[in-house]
Amino acid sequence: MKKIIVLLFTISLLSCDDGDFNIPALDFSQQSINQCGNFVFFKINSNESLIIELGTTETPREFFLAERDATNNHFTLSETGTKTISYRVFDNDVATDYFCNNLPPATPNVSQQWSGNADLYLSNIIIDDDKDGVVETDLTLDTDGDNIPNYIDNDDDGDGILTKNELDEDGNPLDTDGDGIYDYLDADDDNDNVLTINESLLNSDNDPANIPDYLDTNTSVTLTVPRDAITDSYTSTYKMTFTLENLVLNKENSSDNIRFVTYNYGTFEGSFTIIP
Ligand SMILES: [Ca+2]
Ligand SMILES: [Ca+2]
Ligand SMILES: [Ca+2]
Ligand SMILES: [Ca+2]
Repeated sequence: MKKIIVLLFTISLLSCDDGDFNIPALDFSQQSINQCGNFVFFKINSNESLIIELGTTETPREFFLAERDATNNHFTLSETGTKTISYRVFDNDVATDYFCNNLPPATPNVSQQWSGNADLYLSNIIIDDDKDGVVETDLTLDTDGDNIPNYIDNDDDGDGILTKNELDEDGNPLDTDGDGIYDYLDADDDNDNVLTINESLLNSDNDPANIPDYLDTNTSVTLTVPRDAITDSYTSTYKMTFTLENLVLNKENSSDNIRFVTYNYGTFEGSFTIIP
């Protein structure tokens, strides 16, 4: 009788160890986050994928450019519903189009399906920049008074010349008329009393240096029709970090599960062009 008890105990230890070998490491640390639609996020590592679906009614711009704080940074993920987390193992390598098509390809086949629960926390870093080549530290300064502050205004002085085109070839500001006001902030670049926006971009007097009228004191012809103002646009860049807490994934038709107190899913980066 004693022998039988020892034997049973040994078998039970062995089967427990076997089970641990079947638990995936869930290592996607080297993989980047992909995204489709509104809003499926997935990471692929050969034949494995870790998928987060967040059904929301927001547009991508609303979702990705949201300032995330305690009121809107938390999503509860569950096995069913519109906000889910799942881990899938396929019988072959899987590609992004598997997740991005309305009708997934017939292959590869899912060989393991794990679904579960987690608290998803999002944090977001958003940087707005007109990328005009000028470093603007005063975020309230609005030189031309068009209600678009200089750091996101690609024509800071509203003279119809892009700021990036009012710098020299090394990106340093020019001051054509030497009045101490850089061209990109000067509404009359050549100080001939005709506003730059009312002067031609052409070289009307055909001077050999090919100086356009708005930079040439020798020409002060006012256009009968002012040049069109520039349609402003700037870039909003976001870096959204996904942190999962209390992650539990349960294997379909099995008692196996994967647990993490904290799981760093990664950071998703992108940008939008904004026309204010
Ligand atoms: Ca402005
Ligand atoms: Ca300008
Ligand atoms: Ca000037
Ligand atoms: Ca002028």
